[in-house]
Amino acid sequence: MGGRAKSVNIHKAIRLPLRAVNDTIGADGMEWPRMPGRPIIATHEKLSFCRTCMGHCGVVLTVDENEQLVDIRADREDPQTLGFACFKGLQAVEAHNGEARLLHPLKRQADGSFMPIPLEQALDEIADRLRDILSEDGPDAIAGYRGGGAFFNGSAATLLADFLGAAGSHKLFSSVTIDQSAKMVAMGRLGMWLPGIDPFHTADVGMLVGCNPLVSVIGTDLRNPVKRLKEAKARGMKLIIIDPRHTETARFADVFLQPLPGEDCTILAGMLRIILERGWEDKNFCAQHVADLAGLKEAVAPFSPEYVTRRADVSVEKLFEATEIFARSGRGPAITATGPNMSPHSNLAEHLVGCLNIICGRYVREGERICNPGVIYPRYPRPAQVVPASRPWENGPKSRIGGFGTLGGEMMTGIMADEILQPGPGRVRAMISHGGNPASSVPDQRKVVKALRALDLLVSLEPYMTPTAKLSHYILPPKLQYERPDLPLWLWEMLLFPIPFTRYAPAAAQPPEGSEVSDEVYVFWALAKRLGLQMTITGVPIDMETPPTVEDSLKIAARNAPVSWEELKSHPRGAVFEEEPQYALPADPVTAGKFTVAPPDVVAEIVEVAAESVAPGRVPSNGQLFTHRLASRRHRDRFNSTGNLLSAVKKRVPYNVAYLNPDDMAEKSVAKGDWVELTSDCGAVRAIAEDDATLRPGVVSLIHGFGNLPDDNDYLTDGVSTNLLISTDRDLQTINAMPRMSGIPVNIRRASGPANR
Ligand SMILES: Nc1nc2c(c(=O)[nH]1)N[C@H]1C(S)=C(S)[C@@H](COP(=O)(O)OP(=O)(O)OC[C@H]3O[C@@H](n4cnc5c(=O)[nH]c(N)nc54)[C@H](O)[C@@H]3O)O[C@H]1N2
Ligand SMILES: Nc1nc2c(c(=O)[nH]1)N[C@H]1C(S)=C(S)[C@@H](COP(=O)(O)OP(=O)(O)OC[C@H]3O[C@@H](n4cnc5c(=O)[nH]c(N)nc54)[C@H](O)[C@@H]3O)O[C@H]1N2
Ligand code: SF4
Ligand SMILES: [Mo]
Repeated sequence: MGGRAKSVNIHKAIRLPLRAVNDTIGADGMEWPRMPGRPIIATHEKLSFCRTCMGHCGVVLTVDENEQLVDIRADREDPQTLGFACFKGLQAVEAHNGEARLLHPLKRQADGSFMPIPLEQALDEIADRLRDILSEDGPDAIAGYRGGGAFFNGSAATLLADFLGAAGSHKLFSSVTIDQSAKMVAMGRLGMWLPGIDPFHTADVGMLVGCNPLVSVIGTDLRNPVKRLKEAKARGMKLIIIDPRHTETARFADVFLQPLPGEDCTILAGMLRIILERGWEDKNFCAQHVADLAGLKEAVAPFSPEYVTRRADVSVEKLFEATEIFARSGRGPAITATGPNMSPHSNLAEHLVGCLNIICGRYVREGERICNPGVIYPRYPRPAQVVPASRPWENGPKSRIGGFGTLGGEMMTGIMADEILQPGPGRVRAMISHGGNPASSVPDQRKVVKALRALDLLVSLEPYMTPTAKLSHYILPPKLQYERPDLPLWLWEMLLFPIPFTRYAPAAAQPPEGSEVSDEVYVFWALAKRLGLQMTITGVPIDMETPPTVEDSLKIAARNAPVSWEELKSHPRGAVFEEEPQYALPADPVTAGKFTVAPPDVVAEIVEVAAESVAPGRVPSNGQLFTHRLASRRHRDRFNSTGNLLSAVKKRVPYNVAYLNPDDMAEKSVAKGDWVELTSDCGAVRAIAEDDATLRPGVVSLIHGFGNLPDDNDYLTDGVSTNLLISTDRDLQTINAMPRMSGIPVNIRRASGPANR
């Protein structure tokens, strides 16, 4: 491979008026609108992209004469994100230079306070403790937790896995298994279609189940989701939304189903039944590629429209309408996000969505173009065939807790606390938290905090004093996004970007003067070196004499790119590398497999769901009955717990309110601003109520990522963690130990005061 990207080379652009260089043609042949923009002033203004979330919005940064970041604005000429940027991303100046940022490595003292410690000394001490633990208890006593702050860093996304791999430990945990790992489970049981699912940006119809891209930016087209959704609607795309809330995205829906949370399996099974009964499935596709369609038809038979209506509380007419529009409007995918992935039976819900896409043939066919074959991630041939279900969790290491296997080389975060707390060989004694905040983000907060406190060593690579940082023995603050060169989230680029786009951003600013913040690749290399380990980065051995730079790590990530590193770096606004388009190849009859839509464990779970005695207003859990269900949801102006300590964020969203439907509030005699107490089968939290007519009755919605350590929590300044309401002693999904993080049965009552202890 080789050659140049199709986009116009604009590597001298920062010195030119923008209008002269904005000629990019997108992969879909569309010419992006030219927008008026100010010329960029070469020395002080720099182009970059925001990595606060996966939107990767193009931004223009201003730095002062000391190379300190002083301003940020949306790049109105960005050919991908078309001038979009949000409140969260625009807080970068405070994030980099504000008071909340930690500027030196810190060591926790006996009294719980922190003292600065030089980086090399901290690394010596950490390595000494790791060495002792390794020699006493072996590599599996050392664990790692990788969070968003690591994943959103192109040079560092794999380092924790690389380091633990070098040490021989299997104990890698991450936010993935408390997010949407049900997608991996579903693929492992259904099989995988190599050319991928129908893309959203050319779809005739799209169905979004528990996914709100106009807030979360993921799911549809993350490059300016509002504009892209409007474009899709303008070209006639039909949109179906299934969500307990009339979301920002639902405003664009042709059909909107507003069920109780936790009932996606019921609805999806009902839709499958209607399609199979009426013969609306893609019969050719099924005949060629599905092994056990009859088994699925039989399994979903109990889910009559009347049954679905009763349980999920949606109307029969709407259920039919949504099903007919999805099945009979042409091509296009059903997409899910955290809604179904966090609710009860999440693995089954993902499986059933997969079944909808399969029986309706919503996959890229032979001869069709692969819209994003990958740029950084290695390309591979994509024949139009199924790789049969491989159930990877059945092979490989198993946890001593519950016998859970691994997914994508990771252990299950739902059992991470027990891996630390339960005595016996293999107990985790040391943990490195890389860009994560497990004390806040992992369900069963009290148990998780107890576990983190029980560690002999907790090290956080973390820029702020988060709840997790407070529990750490050492905090090693890193350089932040605009201080390092970077690439977009390449690990998932083919899923996230609808076109083969990537973009190198050079470091634009210097860390605050006098600080000692590190390159994460240096930290892992330096620890490996002290422990006498040979570090590799994504399998590539690195020189253990000379420390690698961030740029070295990026180059390793990009080693399979279709263009040279220099070429890749030469496009200040990135480029679409589509010179060698990829098409779905003909299937190989020898290796082609079939989808398995009705394997025995899935059928058994469908039977289990059908036997449940759940009804609106009567939700059983752990031997008790509850009236409401708590639904997860994200806030437009916050990103999980990231940035919680920034003053602008705190001012705008100081705490997480309990959103309730006005009718529910009236029934409970609760007014806006009153305190309410939410009680689940394992805990209680108090929050201030707010009326939300977009939310259906029977549901309360509370945003996660808030709250301090449980015994040190002040609601009015911290909010409160929804993870206090979630148990990891029960209700874990099979295979991925996914806790029940949405559709949580709760009771609600008006409360007198703020106690959140
Ligand atoms: N109850 C409940 N729990 C949930 C969820 C839910 O909806 N409900 N959602 C789940 C989901 S989907 C996810 S993804 C997880 C998120 O879980 P985590 O990733 O553990 O949580 P974050 O709050 O995103 O933590 C990211 C951390 O990275 C730090 N950081 C920011 N920039 C950098 C950087 O450049 N380098 C480094 N090293 N660190 C940086 C931030 O300060 C922050 O502390 O939470 C999960 N937990
Ligand atoms: N602004 C912002 N953007 C973010 C984040 C953030 O914190 N803030 N977090 C990022 C992360 S880590 C992730 S994983 C993504 C998540 O991306 P999304 O999953 O799109 O995030 P949400 O906006 O929470 O949308 C989930 C929707 O599911 C609905 N829901 C809840 N329970 C159920 C259910 O049982 N069934 C159905 N059908 N729907 C249900 C909720 O009402 C909500 O509208 O967002 C990412 N983007
Ligand atoms: S949507 Fe906001 S946070 Fe996400 S990349 Fe764009 S500016 Fe950054
Ligand atoms: Mo997530």
